[in-house]
Formats: sequence, structure tokens, C-alpha cells
Amino acid sequence: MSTNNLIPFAPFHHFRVEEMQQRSGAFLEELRRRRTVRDYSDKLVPRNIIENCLSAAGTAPSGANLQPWHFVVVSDPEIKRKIRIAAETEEHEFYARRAPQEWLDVLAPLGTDENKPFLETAPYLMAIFVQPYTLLPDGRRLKHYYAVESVGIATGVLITALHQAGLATLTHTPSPMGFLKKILKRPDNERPFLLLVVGFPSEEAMVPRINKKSMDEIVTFL
Ligand code: IYR
Repeated sequence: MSTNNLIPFAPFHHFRVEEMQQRSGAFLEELRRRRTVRDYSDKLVPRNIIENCLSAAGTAPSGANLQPWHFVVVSDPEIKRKIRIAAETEEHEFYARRAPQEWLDVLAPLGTDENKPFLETAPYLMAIFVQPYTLLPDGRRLKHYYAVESVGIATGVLITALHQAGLATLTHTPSPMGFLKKILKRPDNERPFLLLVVGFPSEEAMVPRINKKSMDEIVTFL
């Protein structure tokens, strides 16, 4: 391996085992409090908190470190309204016609429907885009490797960062999402990945009673 671009990994923390046990347990406990929220208050969120969480997302690993993501953060009420109208139009089609019964059956416990008032109520909508390639100044395309996986990882970091900052999120995937690209005037090399709704839960927010799979179900130790 050529070493001419390598630097010492100074910032890595070596914790004592007890501290690792404590930290991993505390992190788990905090993440167990995260729930997907569909009912938001209009309470504002300081922008520097949002910026910290987006910077955290930007630390995610990505194929060849090409960072194939773009986050459009919408707080403008008019743009939020356009997004809501377009999303509800697609969602109406989805619930009334497009979704097979099998899909509607697994969604039923979540209590979702075509109405998406949170797209206007929540203070921030983050439209997350994948860049399968970038356009170089000379017009050639630089291909991005594992672009979708990379954006998925960055989105996971973002959701975790927002949660630990004290904010609620909803991973919203109106399908198809092409309208996001039009409304937000994104370039040809981007396609919508998902729409993250961010804010505080309303006072009356309810969440479905759901369970997470047990360790035995999700893990195999060999
Ligand atoms: N996009 C629709 C349907 C939907 C699909 C899945 I998969 C969900 O986990 C939740 C909802 C909607 O947002 O209502």
C-alpha cells in the first residue's frame, strides 16, 4: 500500500473496557427512545443545531470517499406547501390504486394515510438526494461507487444525530419522488433518496405500538 497520503490516526479514543460498556449501553438506551413521529408542532429549531446534525451526516463513510449526497433543507413555507401538495397527490394514488393489498396490510398497524399535514407543520424538511455521478469541469462524468449504500449510511447518521440532539424525525418516501427534483430545481446528476421531516413532536403526538426484533432474530454469532 502506498503511504504517501497517510497521516497518523490521532483523534481515535481508546476507552477502558468499563467505559466502553457504559457508553455502548447508554447509547443503546438513548436510541431505544427514538420513534418515527408523524405529528409535529410548529416550534422552531435553531439552525445551528440542524447544521451540526448535517455536518455529522457528512462524516459518514462513502464509496471511495466521494460523498455522493446532497441535503436540501427546506423551511420556506411556500416550498413546504408545494411539497405537501405534490406528495399528497402521489400518496392519494398510492393508497387508492397503486399499493397492492399486501403492502396496505403491513402498513395498517402504522395508521398512515394520504394526508401529510406534517409536511407544512414541521419546521424543516430535508430532501436527501443521491448523486450517482458528478459532472467534472471538462464535462466528463465521475462515477460514484456504492452511491445508494453511502447515502443510506449518511441518512442513518443524520437520523441518529437529530435524535440525540432532541429532535424527532420521519423518514418519508412519497412514491414516486420525482416532484422533489422539480420543486427544488436539482441538477440532472441527482435523484431523490428520501424526505426527512424534522422537528418537535406535537403535544398530542401518538406513536404506534410496535416491537423491534430481538437480538436472536437479527444477529448470528459464529
Ligand atoms: N409512502 C406512504 C406509504 C408508506 C410506506 C412505507 I414502506 C412506510 O413505512 C410508511 C408509509 C406514506 O408515507 O404514507
